[in-house]
Amino acid sequence: MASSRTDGSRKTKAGDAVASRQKQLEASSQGPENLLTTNQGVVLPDNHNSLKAGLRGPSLLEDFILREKITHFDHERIPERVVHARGAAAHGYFELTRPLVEYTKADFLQEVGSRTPVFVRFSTVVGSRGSADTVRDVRGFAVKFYTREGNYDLVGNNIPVFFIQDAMKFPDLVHAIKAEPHNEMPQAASAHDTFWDFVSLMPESAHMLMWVMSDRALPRSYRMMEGFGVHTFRLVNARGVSHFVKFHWRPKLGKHGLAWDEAQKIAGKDPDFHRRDLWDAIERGDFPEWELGLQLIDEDRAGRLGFDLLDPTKLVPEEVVPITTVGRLVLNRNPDNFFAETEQVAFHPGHVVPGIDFTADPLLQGRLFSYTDTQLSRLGGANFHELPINRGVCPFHNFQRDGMHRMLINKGRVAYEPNTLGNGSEFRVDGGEQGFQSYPEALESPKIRRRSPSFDDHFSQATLFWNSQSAAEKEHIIAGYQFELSKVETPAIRQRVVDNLAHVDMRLARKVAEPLGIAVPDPKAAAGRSGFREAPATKALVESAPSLSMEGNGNTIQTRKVAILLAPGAELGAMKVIQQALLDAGATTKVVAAQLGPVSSSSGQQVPADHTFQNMPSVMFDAVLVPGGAAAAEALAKDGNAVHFVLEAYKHCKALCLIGESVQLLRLAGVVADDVPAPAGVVFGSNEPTARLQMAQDFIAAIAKHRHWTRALVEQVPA
Ligand code: HDD
Repeated sequence: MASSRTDGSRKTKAGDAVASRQKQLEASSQGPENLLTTNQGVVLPDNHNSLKAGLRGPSLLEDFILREKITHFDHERIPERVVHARGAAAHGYFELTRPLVEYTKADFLQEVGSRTPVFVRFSTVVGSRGSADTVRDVRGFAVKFYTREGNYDLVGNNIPVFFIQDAMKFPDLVHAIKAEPHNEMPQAASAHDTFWDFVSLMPESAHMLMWVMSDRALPRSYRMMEGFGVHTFRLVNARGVSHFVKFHWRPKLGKHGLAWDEAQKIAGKDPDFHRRDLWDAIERGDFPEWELGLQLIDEDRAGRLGFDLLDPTKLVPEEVVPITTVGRLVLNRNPDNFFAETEQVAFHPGHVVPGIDFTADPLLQGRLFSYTDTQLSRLGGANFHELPINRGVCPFHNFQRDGMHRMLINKGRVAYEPNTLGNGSEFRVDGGEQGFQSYPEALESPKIRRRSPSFDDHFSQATLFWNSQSAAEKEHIIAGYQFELSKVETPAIRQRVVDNLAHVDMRLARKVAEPLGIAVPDPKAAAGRSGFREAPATKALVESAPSLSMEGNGNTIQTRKVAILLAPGAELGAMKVIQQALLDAGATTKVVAAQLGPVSSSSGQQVPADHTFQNMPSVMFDAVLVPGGAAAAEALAKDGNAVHFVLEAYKHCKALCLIGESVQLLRLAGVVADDVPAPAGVVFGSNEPTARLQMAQDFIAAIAKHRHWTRALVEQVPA
């Protein structure tokens, strides 16, 4: 429990902040016990039978043991988050690698090497708590820093812009994108009429829609996605000088996405795909890591960006304002209890510390109200800051009192200030140096309920994003729109979407419209609609920003999962060399076979299978390795599940290494032939010892590329 001391201990250097935070949590933890008691501590005589009037008689109301157990059970659930209900979280630390004294007085951003404990929750936005992880959606990226000056929450997303510009529209946006209210369908999906009805009438959503239709909305892993603070915030130094700041989390493993067909299949095969991936990586000791990067912008530069920094539908390309790396985030401990930690953690963009401040972004301003308010119903009262996961590591003291589930026992008769009966006269409420000082931004304007004209250009940055994508990424965006709109039943809504798209890029709009059987998009139709405020497009400072693309990102195969398909008679020689090279490079391998138990190799060696083709299908892996051996290749070619495994990996553009005779698995689908060069990302080779090392190197290089989106004949392979 946080103490009520005001002894200034927040100033003393914590020896190891991370360890002491863990100790603090342990004080509220409980391991398994052998003895069962009631909540009052009375030892249970029996945990199987209720108290009855006779062996075969009715249960007695008197049975306080049964009543207590059932009552507690009846109240186990709390409301899920109104958005971001589905999530997974982990503990870790933030380490400063560059001092920020020049920019901010925030204590945790002063000293290189200082470590601040953190709790980070990733989430999808739309689905319910039990929905699948791999749906097309934005991902939340919320970081709670337990600093010595109080908790600081950076509550961001994996997409740097937002759908709307003003918090006034947030309930409408969420009502439109969530399952439709009459039948609660579809779950965790934006591909339905109400969402597209709404966004097609809100042209300010154009930029974010481009991101959501791209592979950014289908991350391969939480560990392989970026995070963004989205809004422009302020950093304020000890002299009171302010800089605007944009926050970026950049994953050490690179940023990577899934194929849409794959993401949909994973949603059925393993709805916990991202949660499991995060959990397993931490359990294995592969601690996920991100760099914290800042874009620091002074007032003068802010006025010359060509758009309004207060508009959350805009980003600052790093090609215009470079990103300075200032620290690293490492997640190294899984929660002990999902409910107590991941579910009860309460983030709030309004949890700031001295040296970090807000801007007048109207979306952020609304958020500053919403987050505490929502916890009041979700966590059942005003004392949620006392829950172990939400407690700060520094002392806190004030005269807020009572309320549901109050834990702290405040001593004394004084709960007001000023006072003379307690220690009221000691309090510094004189506006001195101490404490959080709001940046004294000058504000003198008439009250007005209108949008600033500086927010009117909705399309330039959507076009910038489009121009910055590779050819393959553009195809994925087109396919994303096509899929979503094919699920929209009202033709007029589809038409409105493509008319709006004509303002982003005419080719994109035409390509989306074509297979939907709708009219060639008409930009003028969009412009004539109410709610469509056409503004002269601002001149983008860059025509294209390569940093917005995910192509060619990352060059490591660390933590990638490679399936080794085994059948009786497999020749293990080359396979073993390649497997070792993969392990040395940090990948993990699993043997997958028709059934569990040992598989006999060509030399009679017994290799245990970890999984079967059905319980761990290809969508659970990043790459596939198939050993040679005529008998094994023959057996695999006759097994529909094995053939499907290889072809599906091919279709999802994953790296494949087929040794010796196993090449016939791809021949069956007609995607390789003698006179055709090997498709991109597919490595063939013989069992000969001389070929092995080269094969291993080629395979590693192919996996590092993540996906070979331009691979030939993919559409020929059945899904
Ligand atoms: Fe929000 C949760 C991120 C706009 C109101 N939001 C929530 C979470 C994240 C974000 C990551 C989950 C935190 C967790 O893991 O517990 N939200 C954003 C971002 C936004 C944004 C990056 C735009 C830039 N949000 C936004 C607006 C409002 C809200 C405009 C309301 C005016 N958000 C909420 C909320 C939630 C929430 C209703 C639901 C559960 C919670 O807060 O604790 O208050």
